[in-house]
Amino acid sequence: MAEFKSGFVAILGRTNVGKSTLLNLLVGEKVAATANKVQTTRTAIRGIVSRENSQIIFIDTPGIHKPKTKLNETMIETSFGVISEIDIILFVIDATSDEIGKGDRKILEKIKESNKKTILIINKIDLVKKEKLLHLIELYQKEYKFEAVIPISSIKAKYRDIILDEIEKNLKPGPAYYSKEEFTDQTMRQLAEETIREKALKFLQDEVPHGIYVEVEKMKFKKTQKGEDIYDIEAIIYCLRESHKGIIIGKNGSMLKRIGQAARIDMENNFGVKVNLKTWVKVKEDWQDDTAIVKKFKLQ
Ligand SMILES: Nc1nc2c(ncn2[C@@H]2O[C@H](COP(=O)(O)OP(=O)(O)OP(=O)(O)O)[C@@H](O)[C@H]2O)c(=O)[nH]1
Ligand SMILES: [Mg+2]
Repeated sequence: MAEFKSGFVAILGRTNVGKSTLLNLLVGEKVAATANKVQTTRTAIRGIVSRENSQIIFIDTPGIHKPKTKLNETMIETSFGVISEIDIILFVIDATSDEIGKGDRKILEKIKESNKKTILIINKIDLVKKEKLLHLIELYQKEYKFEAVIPISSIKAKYRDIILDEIEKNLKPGPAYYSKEEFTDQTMRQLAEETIREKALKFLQDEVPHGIYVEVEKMKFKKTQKGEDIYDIEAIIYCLRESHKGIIIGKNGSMLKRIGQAARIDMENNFGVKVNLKTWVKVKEDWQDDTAIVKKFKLQ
């Protein structure tokens, strides 16, 4: 029998390139929030893939961007801080780029510094022509000796095994760190908070969703009158200003209802149990520069 292999793999890249979408594809479960907005992921999130002869622990990271708040700075520290702890880097870039931009350049420099085994993932190839792709591959191959360059689309399932096989090839012998059934290090509470935030990101515009953080106050199982299990979840959506609060609640509470409903449906699918979700909106000005709150997003 082949020797069992295992290892830690960081998913690094600029914001919005599709890292969390890729993590969810690889794990085969909804582990991380994804949105067509920048700075969706705020901290390192683990996703675990157990295969017949290997176990791969992925660490999704906040996308690299220009920091404006303490939260932003902490997010970037987290992303680069992960590098020292891992065996392999998946460097995700956007296929629609024409050149190596500032953010990608910064990541490349960190990769070079670390000298770690790196697989270049060119994501969103569904959006570009082949010729453009070849140009991008050429540009990057001049910069680093990547173990492999894999053009993919994270929204298509067929790329999953190609990436996992390539990673497995590069792993060293090692034990299974997690039991086979585990697919994330996040608690139900964290998954619930991320699901609600994801829906807020999806439905809200401009700067409002970026100023949000969600805290679950209560999570409790109870029985319905019919004897069915139901999860009672109460959460607070914090935002930066009174005006944002109005937008999040919406006319007659319509926006909050929309966010809550979408979050509930997702949670019911992911948790496999009925959910009764109650949400409130509160203002907490400048929390993004509040050290005590931002600590929550620090690399543990
Ligand atoms: N067309 C296309 N869209 C994609 C693909 N992969 C991801 N997306 C979309 O790109 C957007 C950003 O995806 P995320 O996975 O949240 O990106 P991220 O890199 O994790 O972003 P941050 O957490 O902000 O760093 C979402 O709207 C995804 O649906 C792809 O292969 N093709
Ligand atoms: Mg993300």
